[in-house]
Amino acid sequence: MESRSPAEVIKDAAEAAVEAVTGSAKPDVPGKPGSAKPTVEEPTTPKGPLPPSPEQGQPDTRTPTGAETGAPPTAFGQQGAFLTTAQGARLRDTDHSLKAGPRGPVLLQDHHFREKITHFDHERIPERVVHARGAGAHGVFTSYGTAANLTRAGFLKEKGKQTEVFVRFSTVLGSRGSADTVRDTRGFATKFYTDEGTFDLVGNNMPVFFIQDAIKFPDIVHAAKWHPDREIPQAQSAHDTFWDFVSLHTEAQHHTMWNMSDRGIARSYRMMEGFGVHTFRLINDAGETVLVKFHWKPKLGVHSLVWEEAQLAAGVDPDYHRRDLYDAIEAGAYPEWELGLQVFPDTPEETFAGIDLLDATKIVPEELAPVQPVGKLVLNRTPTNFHAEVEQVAFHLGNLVPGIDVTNDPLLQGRLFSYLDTQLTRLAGPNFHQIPINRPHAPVNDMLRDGFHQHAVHAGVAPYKPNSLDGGNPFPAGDAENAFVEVPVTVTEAPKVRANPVSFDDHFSQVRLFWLSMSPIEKEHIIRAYTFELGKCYHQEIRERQLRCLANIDPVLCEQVAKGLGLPAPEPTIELPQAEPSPALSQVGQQWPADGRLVGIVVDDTATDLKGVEEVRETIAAAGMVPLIIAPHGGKVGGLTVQRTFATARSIEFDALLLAASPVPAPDAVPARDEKAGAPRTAAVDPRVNMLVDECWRHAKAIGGWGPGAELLRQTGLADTPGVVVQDTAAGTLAAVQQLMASHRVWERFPATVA
Ligand code: HDE
Repeated sequence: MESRSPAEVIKDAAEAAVEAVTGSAKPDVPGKPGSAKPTVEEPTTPKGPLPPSPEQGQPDTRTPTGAETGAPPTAFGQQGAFLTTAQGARLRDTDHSLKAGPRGPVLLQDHHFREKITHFDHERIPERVVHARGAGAHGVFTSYGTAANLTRAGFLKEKGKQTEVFVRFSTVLGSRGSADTVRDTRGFATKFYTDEGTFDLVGNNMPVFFIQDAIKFPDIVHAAKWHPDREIPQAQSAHDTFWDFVSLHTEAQHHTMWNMSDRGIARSYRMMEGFGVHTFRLINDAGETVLVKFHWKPKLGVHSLVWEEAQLAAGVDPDYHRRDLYDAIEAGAYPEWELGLQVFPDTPEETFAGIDLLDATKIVPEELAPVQPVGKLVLNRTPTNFHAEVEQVAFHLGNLVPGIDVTNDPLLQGRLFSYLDTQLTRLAGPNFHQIPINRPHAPVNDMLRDGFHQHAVHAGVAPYKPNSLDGGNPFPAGDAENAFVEVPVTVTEAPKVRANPVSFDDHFSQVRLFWLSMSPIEKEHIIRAYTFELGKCYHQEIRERQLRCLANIDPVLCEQVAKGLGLPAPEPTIELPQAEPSPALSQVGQQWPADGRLVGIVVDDTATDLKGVEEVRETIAAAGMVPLIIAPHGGKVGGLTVQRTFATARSIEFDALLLAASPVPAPDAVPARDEKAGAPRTAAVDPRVNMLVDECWRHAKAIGGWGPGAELLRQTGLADTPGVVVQDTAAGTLAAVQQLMASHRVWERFPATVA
């Protein structure tokens, strides 16, 4: 019989349960809250809790010490049909506090009131000091077995082996409530619940870091976060303190260039690469070691927003990335990545092709060391409860399994301390590894005892070693039992110093390499980003200092940014470094699948080819994308359910736009009610539709129209421009638009000015 992963079993059970309650396991568009259709009247017949939605998953129902319980996935949630106290006593009333008469004072004896309010008062926990804003999902990692000769880690070694994972994506700078689409690095942290212990790969969507030594982390973070006096700006690097630091601490220049590139404004978590950043050491069954860098390669390719889109989204839909991730999973467009390794010989110098592998401000170009695929990650379940899972998940670089070890990268070494330490405050005590999302899927016998929130009930009298009272248990594992043993790397005799190796002094050659690897349109975006960010600084001295850094990277870049700032371009202070471009760093020029992309379809009540619309809707859904009908009003148009109205739709939501109509102004196209309707009219067309078309065009998105829709595009003069499809039939229009979407954007619309 085909074996099913625990994730699939849980999903099937949830689907069946929802179907039993609602009659349908699949909603028509992703994003509807709740697993059941609500009734207009308040329900009065007692029923047990509803099952989670079919796309949701939970942490496995393990005990705090890793044992399987066989309990249903809902065992961690609320039970029974009746309202109770936290102790399970049933309650009759939760709407009124206990008072001395209807007009009298509230009584201190109201234990229900005090329990309810006290618990509420403590609902929030401290947000992460960095990476506070995030979103997470459950999934499965399947090994290709191709790393068997490199590592003895079972989850990588055994071909076809499946391991449950939880991934949390994040921004770095903003607070928990900040917008998703700000210019920033993104976290990409993966917890592998392997049967040899939990392995955490705590990476970013950029392969380099601002600093080489962990002791500088508070400095970069204090500089990049808000100013301490006014606590602004939120989630932005476009301010004086950030540029003050990175222009003085020039090892930050490489990472800064990545942030200023389109990688800093990802289109979607699903369309980001992930990097372990540091070099790790793998050890195989024969005791041989190699040095490696971890890479996540997204199935959908690497894509970004355009800057105006990112800014609009921050206001119109601050949850843009979170929504995208959850809606895609709900729609069945499961995000996928391949895990890959760059492999280097473990030599005493710890360098490869002259690149210091312990310097986290350097990459090894893929052209020099190809990324070798070792397994596949599929995210297939959204969380059931954000706080319990996404907020309480705790990653730690020290969560290693036999076969994977660390190196002496000074950034990595400091992180080994920090991640454990931070959880003590954030998750209030030393037992955070017992929280359901953090529970290992391997037996735990650790002799750690007591402490706040102890969930385990440890037996025995001898939590110490050696002991005879508990029969000697627990016993040390030997090689045969797959113990984790640090690779016995030689530590050379050397004086104690606070110093870097000389190789860490090169701060510019790889920044130039990155710049030279960009396509012209990506270079334009980088110029714009530097000009925007430095233009937001108040102090000219800081702008001038950063221009000096740009002069050491590339004269064209420096000159163009200087022009935008109205400053002279300085001369370089070093000889421009030699750099061979790495084409793998550019995100332009290939074709990618469009899974989970959103296609808006504009219709109206009169002139619409409804049959054609119905057909394209089906084709879009069958291609794994999500069609959204945009109409003058809510409810239905013809037989079609409307998902967005002209008042609620905004261009940033759509990856492509189809026009099946040329709608006349709707009754609510009144500027006093909807300012968007105040845009200049270019025809007898609802101004909000014109604005939608304009924005999609500016953001280099594919646009198509047929019938009256084609007429609208002709009238606006856009029909003859690149990436705008005008055809007779709905099917023909969609086919041509789909083709354009494979390249992500229609960059030909905007010829670049730099080479
Ligand atoms: Fe982190 N980092 N970090 N970091 N980091 C944290 O841990 C830290 C660094 C990364 O979704 C904190 O639980 C130091 C590099 C991610 O929960 C904290 C240094 C990379 C996440 C911490 C670094 C990362 C964190 C804050 C300098 C990419 C979010 C809350 C050496 C390889 C994980 C927490 C999640 C979170 C410390 C640098 C990635 C304070 C001291 C380099 C993805 O422990």
